[in-house]
Amino acid sequence: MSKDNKMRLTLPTEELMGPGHLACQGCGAAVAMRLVLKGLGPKTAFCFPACCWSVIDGPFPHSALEVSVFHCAFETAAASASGLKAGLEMTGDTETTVVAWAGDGGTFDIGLQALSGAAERNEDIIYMCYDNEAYMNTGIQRSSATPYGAWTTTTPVKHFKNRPKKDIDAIMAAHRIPYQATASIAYPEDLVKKVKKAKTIQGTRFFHIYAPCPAGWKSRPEDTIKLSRLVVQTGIFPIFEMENGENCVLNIKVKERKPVKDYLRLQGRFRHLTDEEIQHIQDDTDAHWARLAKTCGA
Ligand SMILES: Cc1ncc(C[n+]2csc(CCOP(=O)(O)OP(=O)(O)O)c2C)c(N)n1
Ligand code: SF4
Ligand SMILES: [Mg+2]
Repeated sequence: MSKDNKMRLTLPTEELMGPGHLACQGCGAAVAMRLVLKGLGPKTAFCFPACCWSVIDGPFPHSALEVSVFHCAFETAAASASGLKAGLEMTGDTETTVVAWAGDGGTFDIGLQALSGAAERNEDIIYMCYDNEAYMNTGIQRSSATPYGAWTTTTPVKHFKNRPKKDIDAIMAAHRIPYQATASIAYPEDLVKKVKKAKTIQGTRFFHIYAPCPAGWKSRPEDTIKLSRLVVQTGIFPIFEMENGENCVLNIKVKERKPVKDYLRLQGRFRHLTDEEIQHIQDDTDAHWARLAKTCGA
């Protein structure tokens, strides 16, 4: 075998997440955590607000994670992480990376005020939002991260969500924080590399991680990685990083974008959409991509 044909393991082999967790089959948020920990390492302390991950980790005194976890109130992830970081520093611990790990409901909606405050103060924390596009833990209610067209239990088929997804990345860019990035579990090397990079930066760092949810999206568990790849290849969820709200770099280049239909048809939550409604999503994605191409040189 020539040297170039050899398979090389590019991800750290260390596992800080055990197999005995409580996530559903094919849970994107579980895969996201496993990968993120490979970048963060053992000197990490999490703040989990109410979300699927408060359950996935396991009931006290059990935990699927080999790092510290502080379970906090739903709206307080960023404030709790800020306090935890300050407290650790007072004990002389300047090495532990403090991470707020929250769902989209806890980030785009209910925890937005605390997140904005922490970002404006430039607290020395990493804030990670795993985005499964609804309030899943309480039974699939719509959030402001739910995309146009989606069925949820509060946006039934006859009244599907008719507003676009909130642009949380633009909101965070407006805070001009030292570092922010989007990521998908279909591109693990990119995710782990960016987590490692973020660890070396001081101040508020923000990650927006796409996390398919088979239970809420009515998708097949075995399609989770396929969906995580398609969402990038269609241009619906571009993968980029930014510093100080500018210098946008597109990390995953997409030469020819796939039609959004390929992505939508794998999910029961979009099954009711007409051709016109799918075209609306395509047009919206094209417009978003064109805007991004200007700022990030797509
Ligand atoms: C103040 C408050 N309101 C509501 C709840 C109920 N609650 C717990 S988890 C959750 C859903 C969280 O959604 P998200 O942040 O998207 O995380 P996911 O469950 O999707 O992982 C809700 C509404 C709560 N625990 N506290
Ligand atoms: S409901 Fe969705 S996000 Fe929650 S554990 Fe199951 S697959 Fe994961
Ligand atoms: Mg959610």
